Amino acid sequence: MAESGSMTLRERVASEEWARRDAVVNEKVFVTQPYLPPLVEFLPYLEQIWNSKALTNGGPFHQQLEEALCEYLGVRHISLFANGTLAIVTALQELRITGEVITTPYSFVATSHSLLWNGIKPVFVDVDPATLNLDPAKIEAAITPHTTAILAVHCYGRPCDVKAIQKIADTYNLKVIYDAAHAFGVQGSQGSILNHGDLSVLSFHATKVYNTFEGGAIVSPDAKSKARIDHLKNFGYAGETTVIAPGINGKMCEFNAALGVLQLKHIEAAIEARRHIDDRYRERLKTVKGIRCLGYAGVRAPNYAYFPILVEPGYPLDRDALNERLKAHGIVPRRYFYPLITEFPMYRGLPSSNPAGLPVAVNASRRILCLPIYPDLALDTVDRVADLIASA
Ligand code: T4K
Repeated sequence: MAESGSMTLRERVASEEWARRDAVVNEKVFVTQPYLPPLVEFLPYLEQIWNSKALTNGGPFHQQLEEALCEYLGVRHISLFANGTLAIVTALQELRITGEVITTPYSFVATSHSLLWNGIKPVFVDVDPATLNLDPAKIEAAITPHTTAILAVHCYGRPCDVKAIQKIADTYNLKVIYDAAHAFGVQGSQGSILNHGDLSVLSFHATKVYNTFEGGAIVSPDAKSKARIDHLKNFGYAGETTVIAPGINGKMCEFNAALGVLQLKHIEAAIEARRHIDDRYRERLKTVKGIRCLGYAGVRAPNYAYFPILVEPGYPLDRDALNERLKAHGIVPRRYFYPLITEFPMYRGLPSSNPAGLPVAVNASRRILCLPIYPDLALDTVDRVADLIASA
């Protein structure tokens, strides 16, 4: 291995690692910061890629990560993707969804953009006030003869009411796709939340609980679906000279897959660190009038991906004023999800985007603030954020 002065590359990387961590202490506090393993641990993986020259198209790390994720997540089949958005677009293709799809306005735009990229019309339905997930009680009224599927989101990693959604889907013969971008590793009352619906989609973006820089995956229940998804993400190739569908290039490369294998070794510790932060916020904010912390009803194992609070009328400031107050003190929370998807120009004109039909989502998007939470966040900083909120 190359050397610089008297230090080996590995030693230099290790000392840079500490310098990086020191620098972070003096910076602004953002809503999240990606978890990164010590760089020195990643070097052998890079050496392996450099030696083998297997860079992409289903190399050894790709294979290894799919197997490791199936085991860790408790799912049967997984197909890795370059990012979560391509995975949702492909999941819709795999299930041959057309016409209208019922979905939530309270999510990141990637959810409904994936419908538009498939020429599908989104039909927005309001959310449940307790979970901010699609409200099953409002779905049936939105079903038309053109409805083919429900695209629901486990928002902030809180599980949707999967039983009620499946009942409706069975009654009306609809497919169900879960956008589980926030729900890595979440266990509901009956095990992994990823084992519901026809397909579930994960994101491994830098801002997520488990990251591969960029990345994503589709969880499928059977080998046949996985095989078709694997063809779709590789231009539709099903052999050297056979193309079975107009597929796309959605593949995860070996760099991301190798990082994923290493990240998985640290994931339990990362989630545990998040749990301490979540506990601390809850403890410190429970007596602050007008601040509601979203709970974890029915979640056996949360992943603490976000720490959303709702700024209610009893609080002396409105949400935007609290956001500004925190920013003035170097804390940068985020208003996920404001504006609602239905407020963006490409959706505004749809009948289901009328705010009169979405009172719960509109209200939540005006009150929500996601506070900083990530494994390296010091509890002292959590106390500082809580003090700033309590003393407004
Ligand atoms: N479905 C749902 C429900 C989703 O939430 C998302 C993505 C998707 C689907 C699509 O999955 P992907 O195709 O992305 O895999 C972020 C993310 O870009 C996006 O992945 C995520 N949801 C969404 C909720 O949040 P921004 O625009 O808020 O990210 P950004 O760049 O402002 O980052 C937030 C903070 O994180 C920064 O202030 C600092 C920190 N950060 C971020 C990055 C990217 C870092 O410290 N390092 C980094 O590299 O969208």
